[in-house]
Amino acid sequence: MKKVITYGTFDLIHHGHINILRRAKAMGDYLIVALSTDEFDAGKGKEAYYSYGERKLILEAIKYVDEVIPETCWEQKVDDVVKHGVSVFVIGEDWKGKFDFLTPYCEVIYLPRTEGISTTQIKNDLKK
Ligand code: C2G
Repeated sequence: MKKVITYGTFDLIHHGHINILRRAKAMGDYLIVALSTDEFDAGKGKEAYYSYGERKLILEAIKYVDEVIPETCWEQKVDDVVKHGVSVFVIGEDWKGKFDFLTPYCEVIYLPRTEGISTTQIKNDLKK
């Protein structure tokens, strides 16, 4: 079984998230999403609208997602890849180059983001 992993906050799920989840899953047979905890988000300077539990529940309902694990720190990726036997790491190209340290352990793929949508934009648009 070819396992794929991706990381993120996935707050206010939108089609940009669905696009990358669909494309990540298509690279293997099993997709793990390492979901940023509320505490880790705070470290990223983010405050998600939905709590970790709510974001996890929503992700688990998406047909491309096979497993959701917590992302609690920046340093867990190598352990995650090794422990879960992951073959492919996928993330948006806004992170291009940032995770090349994983190449000894798995394939590293940066995918184009979906233009015109972001959680921040949704929040700002709703304030108008
Ligand atoms: N994304 C996308 N297109 C968008 C918005 C997001 O492809 N319009 C992708 C991002 O590139 C990322 C994933 O969706 O791969 C999740 O995005 P975020 O929830 O914003 O995650 P981020 O804050 O980038 O967290 O350790 C890595 C971090 O946890 C990544």
